[in-house]
Amino acid sequence: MAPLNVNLLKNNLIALFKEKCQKEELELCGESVVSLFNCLVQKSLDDPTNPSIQQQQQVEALIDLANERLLMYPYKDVPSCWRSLLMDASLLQAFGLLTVMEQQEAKTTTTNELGRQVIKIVDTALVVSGCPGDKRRQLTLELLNTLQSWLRPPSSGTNHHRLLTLDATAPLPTLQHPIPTLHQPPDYLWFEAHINQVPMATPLRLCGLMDHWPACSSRPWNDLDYLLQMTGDRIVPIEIGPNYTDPSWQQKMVRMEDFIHNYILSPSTTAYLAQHNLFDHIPLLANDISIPEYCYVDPKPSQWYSSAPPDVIQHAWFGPKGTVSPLHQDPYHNLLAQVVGKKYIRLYAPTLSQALYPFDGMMSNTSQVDLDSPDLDAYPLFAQAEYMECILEPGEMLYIPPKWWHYVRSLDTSFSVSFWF
Ligand SMILES: O=C(O)CCC(=O)C(=O)O
Repeated sequence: MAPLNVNLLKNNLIALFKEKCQKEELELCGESVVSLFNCLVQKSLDDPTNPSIQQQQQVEALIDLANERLLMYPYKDVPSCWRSLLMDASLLQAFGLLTVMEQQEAKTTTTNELGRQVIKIVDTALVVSGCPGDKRRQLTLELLNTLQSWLRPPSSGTNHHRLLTLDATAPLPTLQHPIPTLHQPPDYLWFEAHINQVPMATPLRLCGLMDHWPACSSRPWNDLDYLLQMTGDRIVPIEIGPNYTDPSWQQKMVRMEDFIHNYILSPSTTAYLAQHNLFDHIPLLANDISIPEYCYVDPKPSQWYSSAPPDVIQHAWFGPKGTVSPLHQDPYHNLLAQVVGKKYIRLYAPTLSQALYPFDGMMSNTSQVDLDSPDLDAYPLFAQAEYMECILEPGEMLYIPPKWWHYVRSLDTSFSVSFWF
């Protein structure tokens, strides 16, 4: 195993802190914040080996301030300077811990713990801030990746890898209204014409589109040891509770290994790593999948679709058996790819919205009807609403047209990726 070159990691951070454009990005945080940050950077550079308690508290105060500011705005409106401050102050805190690591002679439990702490601080800031600025982002990802591969080098030998357990014996739901299936990938232009149909496109289950993905073959995501090697110490956002309409629902940041052990291998409550762009966050995982070429067709505006996002939006959905995404609709075309385990999915056309009783206000894209036990006294029209359904198996994709209502329940430990376009 190659030793960790802490000095190189630190030098990269120093170069970042000295960059003119990084400094300019903080300017809108105000003069006192900028001068405190600069002063702390200078002190860390002058005497990296011995940061005072006061210095450490001041770095933490900057992190707290940035976090407070982030909470004051809806995420899309947060001024970029506070996101940059959160990231830079966290990197400065990481710099202090790397210095302590550098003083240790060998890889020990202490250095391992310090490495995990650095990942925790930097990863949390990365997820919360989105890490604005190309240089900062590249350096942050390199730092995290280097530490993760140092903590968990690839295992040598031909050990049998542990697989995520799937519930092969559980009875599957019987389907009344199956979604049409194409057993061979359709022609690109055929698919383009299909999704641009007027008045609306219809759902399709597609087979044979993911056989070449390493996630389904050579670097399989049902291999627990592979997942842990790539992501075990990384911090991921998870949702805890039966589903996001439940009052007990909450979000938390946890180490991936803790998520896997506490919520997938021996779950006590339902938790879901849901709708997270894991591929921007841990780009090495993006090498295990590929964006389907159908995402690059030319989707036409329609009653149900206004325009494509600037880039294909990719989300990971990883959780135990029993996760539920309640009936909801999204504004984009969607290819939902099933990598591990099975999911039951039910779809309703957008013309049926009235019978699905959407919530008012912020959750108007979500139905109030609980599909697992519909209250037909409260929602009588629901009983007549026609639907289509499928069981999506590993290696299959479901095309969900824009604004089609969809309900998703995992029948196994499950890992899926959605592509919105
Ligand atoms: O897989 C799930 O739980 C939900 C997927 C979904 O809602 C989507 O891809 O838009």
